Amino acid sequence: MRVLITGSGGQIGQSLVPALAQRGREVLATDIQPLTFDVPTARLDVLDKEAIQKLLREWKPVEVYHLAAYLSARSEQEPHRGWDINFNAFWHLLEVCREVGVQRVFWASSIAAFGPHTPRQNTPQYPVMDPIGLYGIAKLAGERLGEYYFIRHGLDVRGLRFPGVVGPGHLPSGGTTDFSVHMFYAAKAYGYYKCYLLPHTKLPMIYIEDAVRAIIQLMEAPISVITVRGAYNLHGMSFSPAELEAAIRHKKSDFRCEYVPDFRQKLAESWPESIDDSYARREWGWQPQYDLNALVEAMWQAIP
Ligand code: AKB
Repeated sequence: MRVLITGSGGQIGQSLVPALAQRGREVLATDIQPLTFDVPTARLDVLDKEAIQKLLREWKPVEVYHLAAYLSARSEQEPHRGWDINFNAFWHLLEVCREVGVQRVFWASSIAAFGPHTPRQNTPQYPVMDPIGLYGIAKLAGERLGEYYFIRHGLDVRGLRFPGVVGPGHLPSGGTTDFSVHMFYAAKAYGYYKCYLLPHTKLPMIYIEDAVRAIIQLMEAPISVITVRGAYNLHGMSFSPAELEAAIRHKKSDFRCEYVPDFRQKLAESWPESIDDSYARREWGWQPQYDLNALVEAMWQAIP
């Protein structure tokens, strides 16, 4: 089965491309940046509607995985470009997918689609959603758009609300949850990390292997079990920077963090602390495998 992935060079794409190839998919990995994968690659600017059309007509994918995004912090710094990439590009892509007969589309939503009036503990699938950041606003609009394309055009759009994704091999940038990866690299290299969030800011997180497994499981689920068309809640674990610091200190006893919050603190405080992902568990069998201890073990071993 032929598939096309946008934003393949990002944190999730780097792991999703080989995982899908291993499952026998014929993958075309695309990104605006040059890529090095053992599968065919192409340069694709997701804002270039004609380029999307040309590539999809040529490659004829059955499934498209849309990962290209500007994350929460970067979207605050470049709001217009953030909106274009996070919303308009998705809209263009859905239009082209419909035109060329793509069967299924995966796209990444985020916990950033929640807001200060959303219950922060065990956040349900259908709560009040009042995001305060431009990234979250675009993700919420994208969720509605995905459902609209399913209802109006019958396009099988499926999505996940990603918590912070933690994994080795790729330093995420432009996000609010990036500290969860950067802290490991800083601990190994310097034994010190300056964190831009306050120590007790608890956030939902997921290990990269779980994140990729969730995408594959969702996309392989029969259409009859899928009731959520916006994006499914997804949970792995929750931790604060201070809890991660303490866990890393078990590996490196003299590791220290300094906490100097910046504008990302406000965004993080408007997001949930933990997520109720019972729809995903019930409908397509979601079950995370990594808790904080397993994540720290995996990261510590993987980072040189
Ligand atoms: C970010 O921090 O912006 C992202 C996200 C939560 O979607 N990791």
